[in-house]
Amino acid sequence: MKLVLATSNKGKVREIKAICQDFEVIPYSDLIQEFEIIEDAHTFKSNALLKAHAVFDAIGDENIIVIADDSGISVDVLNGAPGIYSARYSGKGADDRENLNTLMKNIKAAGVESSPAYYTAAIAIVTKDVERTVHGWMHGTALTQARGDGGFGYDPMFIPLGHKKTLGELDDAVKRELSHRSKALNLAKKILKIL
Ligand code: ITT
Repeated sequence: MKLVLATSNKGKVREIKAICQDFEVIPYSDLIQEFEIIEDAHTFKSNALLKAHAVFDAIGDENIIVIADDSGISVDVLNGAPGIYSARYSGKGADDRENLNTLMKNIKAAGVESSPAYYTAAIAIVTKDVERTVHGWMHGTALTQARGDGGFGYDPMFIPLGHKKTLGELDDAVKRELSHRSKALNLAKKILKIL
């Protein structure tokens, strides 16, 4: 079964391919020119649906299955920020490194060196007849120092529960086992099998 990914994020593409090895996974940019999708909904779920529908409509092939991922990190000491705003925490067009530095700086400014935090992933599945969403979460600790260069995004400052190293330092296999994305995708796979 071919899955078209409605994402421009290479880190997500790499992880989704590794988790969905039973499927043929292709980023939508292999089929059409990438375009900007305005993510102006107020939940991970609605933003994931918005991206999946935008790509489904743009491709215009009724036989495809589109998967979108909307995700982010929520930090307790920052009252859940950046949450759905994780991709633009340092402003529109900010890159991963700028967002990471802003988050570490803001945790420090709150007067702590670390805080409980969690990642959320909403995965949307859109076909001609079906629209479904599933979620996954990964809890842990957000630090004010980045360690390691594995993963992507906020991973160098995040220690998953039960570990001592950051996702930047841990092997990819650890993240694949317990991430928000893998938990959501494992639910998504159950839906895909009965489509
Ligand atoms: P698409 O919308 O094209 O999928 P995006 O990067 O804009 O790509 P989101 O809007 O879902 O994706 O924003 C997610 C943000 O949260 C982004 O800054 C990521 O770096 C970060 N993020 C999400 N999952 C992550 C993970 O597993 N590890 C580290 N950072 C993550």
